[in-house]
Amino acid sequence: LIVIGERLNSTRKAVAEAVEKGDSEYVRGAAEAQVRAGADFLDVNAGTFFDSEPEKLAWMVETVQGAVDVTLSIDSVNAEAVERALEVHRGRALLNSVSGEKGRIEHLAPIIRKHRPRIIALCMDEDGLPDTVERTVLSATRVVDLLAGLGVGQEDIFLDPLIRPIGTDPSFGKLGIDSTAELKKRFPAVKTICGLSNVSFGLPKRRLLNQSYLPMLIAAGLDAVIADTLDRGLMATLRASLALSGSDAYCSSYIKAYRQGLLP
Ligand code: THG
Repeated sequence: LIVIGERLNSTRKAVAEAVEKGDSEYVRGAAEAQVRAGADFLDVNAGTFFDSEPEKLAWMVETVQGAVDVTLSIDSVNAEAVERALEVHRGRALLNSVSGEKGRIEHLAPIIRKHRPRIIALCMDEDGLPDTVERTVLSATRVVDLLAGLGVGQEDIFLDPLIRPIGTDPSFGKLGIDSTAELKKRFPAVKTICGLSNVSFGLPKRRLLNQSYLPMLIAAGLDAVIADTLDRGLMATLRASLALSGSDAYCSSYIKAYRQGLLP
């Protein structure tokens, strides 16, 4: 499982303040802590800076990669911000995200052709967010086809069924699980991904919900997750789940985590 640290997101107040002030100390510290806790990649988002997102996002990329040598997930819907971020990113980035909406892909096409990032593709298009597994698959088909037209191979795509809060509709938890399983089945060469913490928005004890949801998604075939790696309980649950689902040969990662005192 590829784990992508979610914390460098400008929707978080401390991050927005640090980015506004150009507090590189804070950003570097947040990057290092997430990687130390087990993040493989880091998500970076400056989307709350309406007038200066391109500059802010590029600064985040340079600052984070000055501290840790990991791939960044460039989390933006702003084509100019994506372009600036990909220009300064060292190595091949992960573009978060592309959807099947016509207007968006047109602006991103030349940037994708030039930089060849791996891509998180959202199961979403002009018809909005899908409410059923079948519509999720239809939407996935559209965006995978659009990306194929740009020369992006299926092995470079992470499909995201877009997890929505169970607090707004109790069926959203199961929809995320069933969609993940079906996407794996229909697109075996593509990877699946999701933003785990979305599921618990607005509810108490969010970490309990996030921790409980992850093993269900792993059982359904999840390949990558955007999550809070500083949640020690979540990381312990993740390590146990990988051992239990046959993704940890000889349980060696699990045993190593135990020896390092990482299991509660
Ligand atoms: N899919 C893709 N990208 C995504 C998402 C997704 N990017 C954004 C989001 N969803 C994943 N990242 C977060 C980051 C933070 C939170 C949730 C998801 C979060 N933050 C707390 C809040 O806003 O209340 C703040 C917690 C804190 O301050 O520590 O919940 O689905 N492709």
